Amino acid sequence: MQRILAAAGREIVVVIVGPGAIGCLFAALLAEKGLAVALLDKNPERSLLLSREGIRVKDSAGERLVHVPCEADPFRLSPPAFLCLCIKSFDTEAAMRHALPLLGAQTVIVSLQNGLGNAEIAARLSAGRPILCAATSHGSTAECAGVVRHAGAGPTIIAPHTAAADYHARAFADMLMNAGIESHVTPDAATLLWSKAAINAAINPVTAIADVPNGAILEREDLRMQAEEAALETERVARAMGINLIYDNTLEAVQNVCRNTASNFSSMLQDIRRGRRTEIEAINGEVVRHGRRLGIPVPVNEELLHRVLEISADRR
Ligand code: KPL
Repeated sequence: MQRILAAAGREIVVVIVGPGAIGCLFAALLAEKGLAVALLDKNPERSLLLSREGIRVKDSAGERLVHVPCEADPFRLSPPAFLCLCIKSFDTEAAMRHALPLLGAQTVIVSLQNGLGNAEIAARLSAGRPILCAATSHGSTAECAGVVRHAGAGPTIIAPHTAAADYHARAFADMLMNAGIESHVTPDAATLLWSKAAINAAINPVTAIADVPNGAILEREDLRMQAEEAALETERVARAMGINLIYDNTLEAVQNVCRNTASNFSSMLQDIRRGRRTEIEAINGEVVRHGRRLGIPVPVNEELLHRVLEISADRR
């Protein structure tokens, strides 16, 4: 079967797995700067639609359309330099298995996902290939298939998950920077992932339960206190595991993300509204699991976990 190229005569540099809010946003930002990027989607109808209609990005400057090839069949894409996972944490195993035919000898896997445990799954299935973890503070809402509202920019931080992947982390960061996506490399993946988990454990369930955009946390005292306590509990659990978060001040970090993505609906709220499964288990669920294991009380994370599971079960 003939494999397609992202653009005439060029090998694909990045395949983004998962055309959700962040996957479409990153695919569009990279393609706009001329990078050979393609999307891999498990859904054949949606992938046809995206290839035909393109990705519509809405932001404060207006609206634009970016064409990115999208495939459901991994055999129709050539192995990329980077395979970037932008899927929900509970889909990591299935998406990795779907993408396996795409892995070339040199392909580097990047987990650009929320939650804890994704890189471990990717490592188990990728036969020793280099793995990177990445965390982004971009706020992006999928209005419908291929239509995203870019509600706020922020840095994307990359860390090597496997030994000797530092070089690849720098190469990935440089590629993003060339596309205008602010990126930095940090040496320790656990630090990065727990730092992002503290933000997500605070913002995502609180906004999902209250059904409000991220900025409401700064405006409502009750939400702010709940979000801050969830972040502090996460920080305590991480510290007990020997992991110091990257923030000088974790509460300020939560507030900054709320401010920078004030009009964004968190990914968890988007999932609840659409009656889809949320990532609560991979975020607050992991904080609770490790907290119990280490004897650190995490009552706010427990409460948020149970409440989101309840709401999500009702909606689904
Ligand atoms: O990661 C996010 C998410 O919604 O999952 C934040 C940064 C909170 C942006 O909404």
